Amino acid sequence: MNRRFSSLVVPALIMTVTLAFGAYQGAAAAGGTISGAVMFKGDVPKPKKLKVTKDKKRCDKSPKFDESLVVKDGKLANVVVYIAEVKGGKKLEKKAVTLDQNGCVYQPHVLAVAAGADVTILNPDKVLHNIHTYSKVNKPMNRAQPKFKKKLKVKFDKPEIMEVKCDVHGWMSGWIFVAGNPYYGVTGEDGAFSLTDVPAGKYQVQIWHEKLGTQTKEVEVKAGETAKLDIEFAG
Ligand SMILES: [Cu+2]
Repeated sequence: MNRRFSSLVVPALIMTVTLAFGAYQGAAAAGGTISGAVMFKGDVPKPKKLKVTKDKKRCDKSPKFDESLVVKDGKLANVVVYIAEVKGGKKLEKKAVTLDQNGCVYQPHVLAVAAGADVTILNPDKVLHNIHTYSKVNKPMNRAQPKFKKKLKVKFDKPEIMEVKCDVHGWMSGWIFVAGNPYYGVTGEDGAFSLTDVPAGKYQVQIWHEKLGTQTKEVEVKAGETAKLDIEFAG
């Protein structure tokens, strides 16, 4: 094989192999934005007060409410908006994130993290917690965090949405979204999301809510433009 030939063949081979495994290719790219808001239509049930049955001194300092449906002025919080299938685009930043258990409740209720990034789980409660992820793609985590262990550091390597529960405190419930590319967001109280620098093209945008399920919307992105995407869930 002469040098000129091999310099052409090797990168092509690497690319073929990587794409075959579906790996996300991060590189700077000019793109557009997908943004909008997630709305909830219907009667909003009054959030249920969670019953603290254990470690009351530490866990029952303030009232806690079920967060499986958080609606404010018609806007739906805790919705993950993401693109599952995208081959390339901007770099996936492995930004470290924190999951706090302060007061025996997961904060945030829905945590989003890049695959392979550090997740620090805090236990300021001076009680025993046991973090249990109901994951199917990643290896399930089932780990005690005794009261003296104020921080636990973990990583999730594969894209997945998994439920998290505490085996000690039955009312503790949350979700972790592990992202395989940088095009994701979780709505806050304003229901808003924005996916930026999306390479031009057509995408199936996934809109996930723990109770209301998943919607898929096709969106076309044009470079330098914003594609508006407003979503409605009915209760
Ligand atoms: Cu706990």
